[in-house]
Amino acid sequence: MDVVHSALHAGHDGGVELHRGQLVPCYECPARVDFIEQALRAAGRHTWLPPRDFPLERLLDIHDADFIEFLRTAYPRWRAEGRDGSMLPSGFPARGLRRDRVPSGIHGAMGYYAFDAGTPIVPGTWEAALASAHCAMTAAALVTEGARAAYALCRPPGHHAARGTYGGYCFLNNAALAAQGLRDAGKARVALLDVDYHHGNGTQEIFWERDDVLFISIHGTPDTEYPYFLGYADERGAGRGEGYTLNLPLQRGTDWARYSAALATAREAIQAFGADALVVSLGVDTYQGDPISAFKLSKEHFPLLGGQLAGLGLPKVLVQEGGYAVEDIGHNVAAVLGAFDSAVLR
Ligand code: SP5
Ligand code: ZN
Repeated sequence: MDVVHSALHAGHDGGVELHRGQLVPCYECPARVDFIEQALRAAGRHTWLPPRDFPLERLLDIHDADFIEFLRTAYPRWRAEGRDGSMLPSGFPARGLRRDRVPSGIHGAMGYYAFDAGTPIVPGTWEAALASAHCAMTAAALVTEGARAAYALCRPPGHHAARGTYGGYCFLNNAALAAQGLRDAGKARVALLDVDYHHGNGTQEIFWERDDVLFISIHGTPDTEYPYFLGYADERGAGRGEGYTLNLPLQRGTDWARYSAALATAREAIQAFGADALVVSLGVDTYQGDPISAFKLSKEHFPLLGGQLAGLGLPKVLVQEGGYAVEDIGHNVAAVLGAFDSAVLR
């Protein structure tokens, strides 16, 4: 399988996040990619490709122009105030506060565009996020050109990033950009299945009113799990998009038996939709060893997950999302991809 990756991810480093009331080094760290790369190179079945370049306007199908401009210029604006280190917001326009204007100051603007204090911007963040998006868009292009499947080794991840907000370690919505790429190349109906432990709130928001992209997410219930404020089963889309969002929230402690039942439901929905192509938001933070998550999937379950995805028999773009048990992340990702390779022509 083709693997698209860029070294620019490494510039997004050195960040701290607010975790249980303390500033700690980000769980979402560059070493994640090193471990994935190591495991995939050891598997020896992959063709490694750099991302292609795309016009900046392509991002505007998925994101607001003012948001892109904020991300592109945020760190220089911070530097212009004589600051260094990582940028974290400290105030947000919650209920009762104004959201109809973007503060001209960088601190207020940051709170306007961010939705958590866990997603630092550092000097290399914009270039890393853009390269990550290009990896996903390249993988989508490869599939439209005839590849059965392609994997985008995206970092930073993307599924929490919405049209005009960032958070959850995500800046640009890589999977949404891949789905849009498939649509633009003529795939009429695209299913986007998000198997990251956390609800893909950004992807859901982006496709909320669309009936050409079916969004399905299997995740820890927002009642107790991040991102807390989206991802319940009663969220089903609106307007033309009504019925084209499917949330399958699960309790903490969910094991493979219950997880795979949700996966079967997702597979049925994808088939009923009549998808022409599939994008998978592939987080492996469903692993029992994950430090910020609470499902109970073990190493032997990732090949089964891969087999279930491969068995759908559609052209597929796999987009890396979360996974923070850094030492095991490579093994788990390689296990999912390995199942695709053994299902060569499906
Ligand atoms: C892409 C992705 O997986 N993003 C996840 C972002 C999660 N950020 C906040 C995590 C807060 C978790 N705190 C709960 C600690 C339980 N041990
Ligand atoms: Zn996650």
